[in-house]
Amino acid sequence: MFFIYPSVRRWSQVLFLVTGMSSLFLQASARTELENESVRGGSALSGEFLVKVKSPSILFSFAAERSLLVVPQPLLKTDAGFWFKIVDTSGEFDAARLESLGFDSGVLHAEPNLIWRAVSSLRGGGKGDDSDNTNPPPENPPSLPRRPRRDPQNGKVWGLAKIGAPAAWNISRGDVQVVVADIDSGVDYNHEDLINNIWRNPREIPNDNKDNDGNGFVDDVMGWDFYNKDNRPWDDNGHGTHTSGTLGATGGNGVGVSGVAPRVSIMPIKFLSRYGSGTTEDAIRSINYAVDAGAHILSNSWGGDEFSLALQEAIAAAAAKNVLFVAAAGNDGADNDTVPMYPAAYDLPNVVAVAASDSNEQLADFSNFGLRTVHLAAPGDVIHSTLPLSRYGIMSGTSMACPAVAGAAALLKAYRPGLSAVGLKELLLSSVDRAPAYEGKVQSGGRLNVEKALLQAGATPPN
Ligand SMILES: [Ca+2]
Ligand SMILES: [Ca+2]
Ligand SMILES: [Ca+2]
Repeated sequence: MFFIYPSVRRWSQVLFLVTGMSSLFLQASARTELENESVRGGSALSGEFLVKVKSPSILFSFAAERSLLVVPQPLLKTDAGFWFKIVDTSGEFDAARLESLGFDSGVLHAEPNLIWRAVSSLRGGGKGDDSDNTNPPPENPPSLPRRPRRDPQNGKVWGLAKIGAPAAWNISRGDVQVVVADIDSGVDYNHEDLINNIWRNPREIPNDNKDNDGNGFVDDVMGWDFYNKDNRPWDDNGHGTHTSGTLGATGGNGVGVSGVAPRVSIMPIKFLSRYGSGTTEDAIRSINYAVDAGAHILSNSWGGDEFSLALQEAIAAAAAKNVLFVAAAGNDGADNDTVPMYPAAYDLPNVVAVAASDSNEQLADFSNFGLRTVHLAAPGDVIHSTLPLSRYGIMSGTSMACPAVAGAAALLKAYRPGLSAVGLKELLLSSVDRAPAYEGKVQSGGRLNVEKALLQAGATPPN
């Protein structure tokens, strides 16, 4: 077998050069496709495929003999093989043909590089805003008041009282040791009400142009922007800043609102464009980054209606690392049991799928549901939260419900650090407020109650 290695190395070097030369062109065309407001979740980038192979060398040889480019860094490594992205500039291949070549190509499975979308709100967001596209450097957080001071806009956030958050905060106000990655359109990390809860990479020295922690990302002091491929995951859409505020706007600082978790570390991960769309490839790289960087919980307010095996395997890999994956159920008013929206509908032990409720204790009319595939409801209609440039405003969607559950999970994890991802999910589901609107619609039959979840966590030894 040893004689294979020199040729593999040679091929991979050639491919690396080819990929390098073509990457500008490829990036430009992919961006054109993603910066189209009408693009639908479930469509795919033309000519881009994710393939699962047992042996990279067979794929590299196969690709080199055709006009196929392989991105040399694997997307994912699992027990069963490697995932790579390949690009076909000739237009000769589709996923079915790649897969049908089987042994010749070394491809066990092939799928298009799908497009996913922010589960966009009905008001604001999802449109992009040029005035926000300033991508500023991170600032230093101001010091917090020594005694907690009232968050003046909490009265506008109807969901907090509904889910028992103020009572929950008498039990736990959270902890910056608990890390929640907000995988979205980025975050205004300098927002007056978020800056104190933004995760900082303790092993990375800023601005020295070196990858100090050796994770493959240079100067990633506060997450990563997988869309623009840089270390400033700035939010040029608005969606990610809004979800971050619901999850963990700084509580008790006398400013703005409070997240469900008043104290938490929010890891900003951007993979959605300013129009709210991103690819499977970047979603997987986002998940891998967050898991490797030590996130305990991932908040995912995005989806699409096509199945991706690669994404499923990435989330399963997060489960193996004991990471909870909270996902928005989707805004089509549809039954996810029959018309699944992913990633919410993946049947994995660490996935919590969240429907949206309104202030009248009804399922919001836009919310997806599913007795088998959607787990609980949380406030998601007319939600007041943070927006870029230290502003505040209202959005609606299961996108807004998802981070409320992620924030509740963060409070539980802060209170009982020994809780596993599955343990967190069990507590969230068993402590809901049941109501007729949710019976038969979501698995738990109820809506998030974070106070009851904490009380139960106190009564049960951590597993
Ligand atoms: Ca790094
Ligand atoms: Ca550095
Ligand atoms: Ca605040």
